[in-house]
Amino acid sequence: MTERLPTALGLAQRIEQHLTFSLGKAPATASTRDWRLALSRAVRDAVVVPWLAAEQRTQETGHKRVYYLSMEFLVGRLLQNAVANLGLEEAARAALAGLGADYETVVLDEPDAALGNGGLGRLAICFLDSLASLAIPAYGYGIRYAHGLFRQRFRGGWQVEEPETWLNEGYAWEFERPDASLPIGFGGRIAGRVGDRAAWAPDETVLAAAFDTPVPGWRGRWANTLRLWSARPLRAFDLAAFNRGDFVGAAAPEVLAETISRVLYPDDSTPQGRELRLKQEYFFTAASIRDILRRHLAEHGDLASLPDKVAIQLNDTHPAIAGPELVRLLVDEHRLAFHEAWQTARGCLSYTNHTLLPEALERWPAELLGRVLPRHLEIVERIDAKHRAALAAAGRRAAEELRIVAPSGDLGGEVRMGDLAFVMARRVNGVSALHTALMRRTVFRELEAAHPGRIVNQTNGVTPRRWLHGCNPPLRRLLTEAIGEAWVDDLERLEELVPLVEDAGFRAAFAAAKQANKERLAGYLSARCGVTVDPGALFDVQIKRIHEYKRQLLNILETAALANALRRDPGADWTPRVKIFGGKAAPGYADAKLIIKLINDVAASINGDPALRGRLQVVFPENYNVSMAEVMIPAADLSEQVSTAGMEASGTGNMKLMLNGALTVGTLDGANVEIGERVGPENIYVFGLDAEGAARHLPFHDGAAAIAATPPLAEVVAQIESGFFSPDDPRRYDRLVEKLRRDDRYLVTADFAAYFETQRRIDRDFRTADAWTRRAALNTAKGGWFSSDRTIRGYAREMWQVEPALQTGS
Ligand code: GLG
Repeated sequence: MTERLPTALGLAQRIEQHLTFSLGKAPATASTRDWRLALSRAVRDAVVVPWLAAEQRTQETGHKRVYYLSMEFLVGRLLQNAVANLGLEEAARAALAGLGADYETVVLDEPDAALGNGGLGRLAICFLDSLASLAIPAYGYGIRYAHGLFRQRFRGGWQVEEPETWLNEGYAWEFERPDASLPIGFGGRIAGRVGDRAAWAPDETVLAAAFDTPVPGWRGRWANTLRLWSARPLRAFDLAAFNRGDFVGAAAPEVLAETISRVLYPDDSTPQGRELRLKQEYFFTAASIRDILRRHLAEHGDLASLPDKVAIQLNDTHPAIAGPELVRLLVDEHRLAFHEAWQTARGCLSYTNHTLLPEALERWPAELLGRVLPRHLEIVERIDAKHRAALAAAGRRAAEELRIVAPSGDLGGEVRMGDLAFVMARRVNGVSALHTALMRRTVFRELEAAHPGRIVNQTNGVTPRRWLHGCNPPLRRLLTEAIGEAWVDDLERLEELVPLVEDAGFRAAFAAAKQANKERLAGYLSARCGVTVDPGALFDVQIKRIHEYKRQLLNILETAALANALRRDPGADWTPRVKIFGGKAAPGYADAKLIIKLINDVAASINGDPALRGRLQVVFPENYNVSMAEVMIPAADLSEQVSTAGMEASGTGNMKLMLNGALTVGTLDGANVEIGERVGPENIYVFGLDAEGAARHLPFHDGAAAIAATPPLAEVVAQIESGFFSPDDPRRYDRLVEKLRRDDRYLVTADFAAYFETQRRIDRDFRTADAWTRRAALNTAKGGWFSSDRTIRGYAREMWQVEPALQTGS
């Protein structure tokens, strides 16, 4: 199946051709951006060949297809990843050098496509990489946000949000598909009924325009498609209004339609924001479901085979309207009976739950859903009634908890999207063993009892192509020298490193690779934020969304307490540390934004104190994103995974950091538990309450007693209250302190003492450099299980019943 890939010479010719004919530039006047676009086009040409071949083969063999529906795809940069997956790195380097351009510079010029928030969106991209690498025919479906996630700036230490402009900087990868556009309706009424069937007459319609990005797998054996939908007006603009001189009014239809795909996660603290978000969800889901049906009918000609040929994965509840939409199309347009339509839809759908936090479980007011999607609300109510009737008939109690449409609230009820997704799915999965167990025991307890076995576990994974091979060249070279390159295809072969860890020479080489990565990060931080860090210090890294349950607050309080200890005993032999933070807070999440400000205030106080120089430093670069993670992760010594136990569904950053040889300091939460099981208790720092212990403290925890009983914490809290970190506004953090004292629902105060003590143990251990390296190397060696290839094999076997289209090695 592998087609011939271009040589350096062939690639150089392609690059020049694209520079001339696609970009209209001569080598002498080409900018870095021009070279980047020319190289991207040349690489895309190389991807197109296996891409079209894979599509043709899937059609010819009638192979089952997987469809991954996700509101988010946190793509990051594509060029380097595509070059590596196609094995073109040397060729690209040589080709550009021959043309007078530098490969590294060109690759770093690419803007991140930030079409996601965090773990859920990045997981989707790791899965696409694994699906293509395993040659499983698949489409990713999502939204082509014109602006993606906001760009984060710090102004006076506060987060401010600016629009992201990734599309303006030249995106070379996509193909627009005008022939695949689909009209998507909203609102309106039911215009007529015949039996089960209804005719929905929407009063607003936009066009979903398809843009395809090829996703090449490792070694270019196979490529899949990421199809993103962009919203367009049905008619470009209102000519009559324009002719009247109302130019703004004339553009209104265009503006309204395009609003749907303008930004990721509009702030939904306003009613308009909530309605827009519902429309976004329906927009991409409806377009994807129709596209799937259209393709299936073209390939197979009948609907009965749908469950055998189509597996649709709902990445969280955002696309949960897929169930009712599929039923609607099957009943209203394809004339299936309601029950048959429901069974057919259920045969195709599976749902991944990513969180148990009540505030993150989607619920839509029935009033809103009925206004935007009147036919869908009817269908949901009918599914709800039939589901409970079926349970009652089977002798199970149709409990109140089993209602999808809950009759609560003044507005006459709300639709629980998690329950809807559950009822419509053949399989429902959790993303770590602990999270799955908690799903069964808590949020889905009644549904699990009614449908035993529907919930399965698929612990998350990360693609080793980007998160080890791509981001960590020094370690990649060492691993390949030591055990050959097969680890990239089969990450569990990293186990072969276990005996080498006892070899002093190997350990020295491992330490040298880490040191090189730390120096690279130091250079990056100096160029980007103008700070100088000591690559000899312990690099202590917490990079993730800013959220109270992730407890950046615990980390910064500990940092401030450490600073106090250092000031008190300057003569002691302290282990130098650089605390590195990275992450964005949701624009409407005031307390998370206050935590960002606190980190920046504490950073200013520590970094400005000569007594702490060379010992403790806090660095928080703005606008953390995928490409920043690629520099930070290989350089980390310590991975902070300190969420309140029971609250982080899995985590995936924890896996990336482990693979790159960082030791974890963490709670027994999410996938940390499985990391600990694999690496062994001596090679991870576990502290604090476990999920059961945390549950015993909640829902309300009074932190005042714990603060009083923990002198280093009490001191920091007193400093915060006295304005020590915020002399310009001593009351700034009153709200945070008040919450810690009276309603510490994230148990920061309860875990502080254990965390502080564990960090001091880490200080001591890090000084025995060789023993530390041995444990770091063991983390890499034992990290293989966390490959997303393993996760996708699990989904394929247990949820999708799909086989690879190519055998390994073919
Ligand atoms: C969620 C969870 C994470 C999880 C990720 C991917 O909070 O714990 O690792 O999905 O399953 N919203 C998220 O990022």
